[in-house]
Amino acid sequence: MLLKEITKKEEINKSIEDTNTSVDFSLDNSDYKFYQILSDESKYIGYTCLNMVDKKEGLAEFKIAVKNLYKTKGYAWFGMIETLDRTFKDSNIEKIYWRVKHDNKEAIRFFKKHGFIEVGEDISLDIKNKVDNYGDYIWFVVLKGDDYSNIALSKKTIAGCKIIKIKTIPTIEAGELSFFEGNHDLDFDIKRIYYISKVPEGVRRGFHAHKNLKQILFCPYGKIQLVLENGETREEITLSDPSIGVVIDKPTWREMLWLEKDSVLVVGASEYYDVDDYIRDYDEFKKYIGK
Ligand code: T46
Repeated sequence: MLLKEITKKEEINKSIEDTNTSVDFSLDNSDYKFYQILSDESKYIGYTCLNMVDKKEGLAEFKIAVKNLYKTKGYAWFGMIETLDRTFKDSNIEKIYWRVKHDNKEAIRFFKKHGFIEVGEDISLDIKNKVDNYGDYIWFVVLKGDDYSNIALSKKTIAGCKIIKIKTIPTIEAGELSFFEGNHDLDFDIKRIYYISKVPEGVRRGFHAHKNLKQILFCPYGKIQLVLENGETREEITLSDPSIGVVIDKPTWREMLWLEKDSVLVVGASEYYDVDDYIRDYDEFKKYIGK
């Protein structure tokens, strides 16, 4: 994938027309940066735009549009992160915000899925002063220095276990390929892989902890709720994205609830099966972790 800066007005207009979206900003009057998102084969995927609203205050507005054909393939995410990275690196912009109409469920889902949250009161004032019809939109913002490429994960540990983004390569119209390597992407090597399938909806499994075993769990298909408990908290996460994994590397009580029939849970484990590593009694688990 490639992000290519465009400066010729005709090319910009053509790009916008190509995505078949309505764009409500004036190209003539704004100091903007305009990029095309291109595939590896140089196919035009969509555009991103930085509208330099206020260089003095270091504030800019971000826009993105991707052709329908190329949605949900990772291009929008690539284009967005690359644009934000370049802007923070090459300009004095400190805050980048963007807006989504309240009824644009698809876009709202996209941004929330990637961990962006709506702007808080402090930032909304800055934006309110710059734009009309503030209330017609949901607003998002990132600040220079934010770990935005990992924002969904940066705040995410669950009951002391890491939530990781599994490397994932989208292929045009042919799905995605995700992978991780023992000792490289994980702090342990994988000696055993097992998977749990054909579980009816609503069924719970687990109800145990491990003493020494380290594992990565992910759900390549379907929807499974994982409930984890350490000495401090009991928290849950719904696994439904094949590129998200949870690493359990300390004694943690676990329960898994099948939210959808035919969901599959895959586990990469650091050790061979050892019945003596299991703690299947909850009180014993509490005692084991000193609670
Ligand atoms: C875990 C969660 C996420 C084996 O013989 N070899 C194996 O490698 C495994 C994992 C299990 N088994 C036997 C032991 C039991 O007789 O398979 C049977 C079912 O295992 P269990 O009731 O422990 O399954 P879950 O779903 O409750 O728990 C499993 C893993 O056992 C556990 O380590 O962390 O998944």
